[in-house]
Amino acid sequence: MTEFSFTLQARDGNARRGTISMPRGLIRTPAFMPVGTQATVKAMYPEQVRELGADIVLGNTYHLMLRPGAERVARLGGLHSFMRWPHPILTDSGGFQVMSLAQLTKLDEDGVTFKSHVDGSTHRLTPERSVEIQGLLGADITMQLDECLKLPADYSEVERAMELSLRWGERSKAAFGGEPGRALFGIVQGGDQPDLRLRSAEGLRRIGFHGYAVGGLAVGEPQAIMLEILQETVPALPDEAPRYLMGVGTPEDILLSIARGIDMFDCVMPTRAGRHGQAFTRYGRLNMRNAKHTEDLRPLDPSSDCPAARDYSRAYLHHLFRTQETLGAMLLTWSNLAYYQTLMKEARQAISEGRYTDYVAEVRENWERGEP
Ligand code: PRF
Repeated sequence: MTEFSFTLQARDGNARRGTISMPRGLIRTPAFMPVGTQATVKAMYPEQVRELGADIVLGNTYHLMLRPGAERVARLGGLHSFMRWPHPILTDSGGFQVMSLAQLTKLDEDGVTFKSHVDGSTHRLTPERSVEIQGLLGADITMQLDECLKLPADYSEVERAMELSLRWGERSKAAFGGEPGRALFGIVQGGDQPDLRLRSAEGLRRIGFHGYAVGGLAVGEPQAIMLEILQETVPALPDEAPRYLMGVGTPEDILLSIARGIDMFDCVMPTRAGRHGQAFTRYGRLNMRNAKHTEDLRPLDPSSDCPAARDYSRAYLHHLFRTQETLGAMLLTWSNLAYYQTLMKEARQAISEGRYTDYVAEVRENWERGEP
């Protein structure tokens, strides 16, 4: 059986192109992971997600433990066969979703107790239970339980959450065991404090993980702060392991983070914004609800390989959103995910050819200049 491995094929400045190899398949990095919270990438067939070039999707411990339940998913044969996605799946650990979605949360040294946003029932997550749930789901990449604070936050509070996350990282590693081919990622916390970020990165390195995530960013701070923290944090992570920036972001956030050495991303932006009528294109963003599209027969992007972007008129997409038709959400999700995956493919190519900086400049120029 193939073990987890990560090999680098090219570097361009701090940007890296690589491949994660796992029993369920290869993950080409830099990689964007579409979000499949409830065992579905909303409004997409799994075959369609795959066809766009996604090598891995993200699932959520928090949602799946509540519905349909981790033990039930295991009885049903695991998440891959349940959702008909035979390729790698990374699952988030639940802490972040508890803090943003659950109603009443009580955090202590051992874990977090919360009331479900679905039916108000009480549940508990500890580092050990989170690892166990992710194992029951069948995750290829398991994330440690962590505590993610919103920014701004007091130094002492950021320090406390970072140290708690480190202790939870240690317990997650002990609980994970050593199943071959499955991976466990640690999560750097430390808010907007460079010294705390470094302590977090060093602590995680000492514990030892297959990969290292940067959490606690894109949580209310300006983009410049996020980039500064990445600049300080990434060099403290092992060069030979993949680095994952959690919950990021806009196409621009992603391109600028790749330049700072990040290899993996996930974000609801292309899917959620798509369901709300926002289209990401080579020439910037369009809101399909806007009246200016009413009689516009042009497609979103005639040069796209994606039928949703290439073959349907803006007038039709506008109509679908005005009438709240399901197909509108389906088409824009498809087109947006195609755009994100194309961006990653072009970024990988540009890194291999040593022209990543020029590539980013070119892409930004197109966004700013708008359509020809
Ligand atoms: N921790 C976990 N999941 C996350 C985050 C985090 O800090 C973020 C922050 N951007 C998104 N998802 N476990």
